[in-house]
Amino acid sequence: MIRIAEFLSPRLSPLWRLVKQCGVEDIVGSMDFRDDLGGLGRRHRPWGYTSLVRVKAAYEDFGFRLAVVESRPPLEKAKLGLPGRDEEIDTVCELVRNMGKLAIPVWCYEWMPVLGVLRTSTTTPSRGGALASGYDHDLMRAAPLTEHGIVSAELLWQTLEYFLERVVPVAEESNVQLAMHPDDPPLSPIRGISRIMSSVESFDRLLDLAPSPANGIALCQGNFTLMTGDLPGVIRHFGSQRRVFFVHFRDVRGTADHFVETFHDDGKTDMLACMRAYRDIGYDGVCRPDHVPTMEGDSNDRPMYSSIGRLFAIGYLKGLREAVYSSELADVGLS
Ligand SMILES: [Mn+2]
Repeated sequence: MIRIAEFLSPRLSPLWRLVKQCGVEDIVGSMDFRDDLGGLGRRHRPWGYTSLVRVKAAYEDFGFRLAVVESRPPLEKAKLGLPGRDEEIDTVCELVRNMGKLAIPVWCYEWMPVLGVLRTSTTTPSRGGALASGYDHDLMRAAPLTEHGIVSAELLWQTLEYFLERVVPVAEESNVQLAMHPDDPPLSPIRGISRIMSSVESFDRLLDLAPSPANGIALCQGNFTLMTGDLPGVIRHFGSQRRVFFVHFRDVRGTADHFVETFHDDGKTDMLACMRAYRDIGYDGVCRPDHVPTMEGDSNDRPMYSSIGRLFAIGYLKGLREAVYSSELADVGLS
């Protein structure tokens, strides 16, 4: 059965207790990039074994289970094929090995150099005056190239293949699944930088690059629903190959070059049909609410990640799960 998770940074905050009170047990966490973690000596590295021990223990001490690491060591040189990329890839291998030793089963990464996740607004009026994020490509057409100039799709495919050749065998040995998150927004190029993980076909190509049970997908619904009119069909397509390792639960209205993010019950996607698809493929990994509008009473300091909106999303997700899995939930005493 699909498991409902939330993203919590490793720093204890009031949100931890709120999430616990919602009945969430699985956590999507991150490495701890603070410089000074008392009690770890002077050589703390976020991807090092002793640092990850502390992160895992922090979640477990609160009664959570760390199911996914969703943060990355520096990877710009690896993505762009620059000198120093082998050292960056060594760091990823170290992270993956340490996750294996600590039985943390999934690492979520992406292949967006230079720009990362892009929005042109984080103050778009949404339902009842909530603030949503949005992207309008018309506003980006006049944006200047970055200092990297033109970065071709061909280069990014080459560097991704080089990366997978080195990391996939380590992931297999370590029993860690590599979950590729799509480009957000799924558009290419932007400011001269190509973005290769931006279509359903590109994910087929990713899987073909390394036909391994460790090489798979972080199925971010908000992006995939901009790549296809049949998201449940895409879930079945990748799920039948056992390559869906992680799910981001999110929705939008619009198209890849002009969209707004919505409340989970207010977007273009049939979320109930998606939940049925996860049940049908036997998906037993985690799904976390992804971006949410900022609701009344929360600040917009962390657009897309405000607390109250996340609680609404968890409740909506739990309701969808119950609608689809009600007999199974009764069997395990969760209904
Ligand atoms: Mn996402």
